[in-house]
Amino acid sequence: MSDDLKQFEAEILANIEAATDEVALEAIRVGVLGKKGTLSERMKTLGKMTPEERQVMGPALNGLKQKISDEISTKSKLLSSAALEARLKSEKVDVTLPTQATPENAGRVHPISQVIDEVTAIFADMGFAIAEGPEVETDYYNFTALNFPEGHPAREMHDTFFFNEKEDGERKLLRTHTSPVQIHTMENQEPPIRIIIPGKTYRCDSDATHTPMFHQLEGLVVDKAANIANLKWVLEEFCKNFFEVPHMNMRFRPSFFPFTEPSLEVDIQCDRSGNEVKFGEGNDWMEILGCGMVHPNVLRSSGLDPEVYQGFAWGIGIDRIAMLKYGMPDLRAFFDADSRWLSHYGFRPLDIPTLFAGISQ
Ligand code: 2NL
Repeated sequence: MSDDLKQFEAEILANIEAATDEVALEAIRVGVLGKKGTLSERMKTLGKMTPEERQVMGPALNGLKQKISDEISTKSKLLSSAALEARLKSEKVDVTLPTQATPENAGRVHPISQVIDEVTAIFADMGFAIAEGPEVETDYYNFTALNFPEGHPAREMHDTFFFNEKEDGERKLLRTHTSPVQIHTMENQEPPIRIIIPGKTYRCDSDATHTPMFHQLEGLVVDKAANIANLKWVLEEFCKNFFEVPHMNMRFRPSFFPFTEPSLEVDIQCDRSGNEVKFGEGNDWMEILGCGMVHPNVLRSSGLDPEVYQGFAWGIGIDRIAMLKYGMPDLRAFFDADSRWLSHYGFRPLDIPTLFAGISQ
């Protein structure tokens, strides 16, 4: 091969070697092998050569053409895999990084909903069912069936919200407690009955410790042999699980409700000496709920024979136990719809209370 051709070849191979990307390599290919490329131009001179010269230059140029296109294709493969490598590196995604805030992890469950879920989990574990009923009630279901005598002062004590009288003289009201739900249940269901009733209740009362709408949780058990000992066990079990303590000292004091006989008020022991109140032990007492054996008149008005069945019931303020458990000082903040308050005191929606995973995590 002539020195000229050797130099031509060396230059092209050096250019291929130096190409840093596929665009540059393609420019070299067109410049050498394209229609007007340097090698193609040389091939065109073959026709003007003597047969002897052509016999030497023909195979030399064809061999060079083959060599160059092999080199270009090898280099092309190298460059394209390097380009892919670089792209994979630059587009890498770390799937272990924390996710962006989505509605499920930015939103919060209101403490009242959380406490209702906790209480539900505790009583469901003891075999109780949830019962619900209307918030607009009749005088009969809110008072008469619950053994409030006609014209009795206890009716006034409830600060009832009444609707306007209808043409037939009936006057509906907003339930002042959840007890009407128990009356509906006893009318419609054969004992044994084991229900809890969480829900909204209404009384015309508004100050630092009362809101016109508040939440109550009542419970009712009716069976042939339901008794005070069963009631005490259920309430102790509930208080232990709710306040998440191993022991709960409780005190039962005589009281009065029209719908129970006997009626009792329950205090739990507590310790207020530190920064926060501890429940279950200590040297102080705190009133927590009211309870009693269902009054025979209440059983009778719901169609149950008090000679056959007896029951126990209790009522507890949900808003109050929520404030006690989670250290929220102001009742009115519950109903302010302040999103900063909710993001501080609220609960993660996917942390569902269960006895096995933890009532409040
Ligand atoms: C309290 C006291 C109580 C009941 C509610 C009840 C319901 C029926 C029959 C008998 Cl249908 N009793 N409920 C019983 C005792 C007390 O609530 O201080 N609540 C905040």
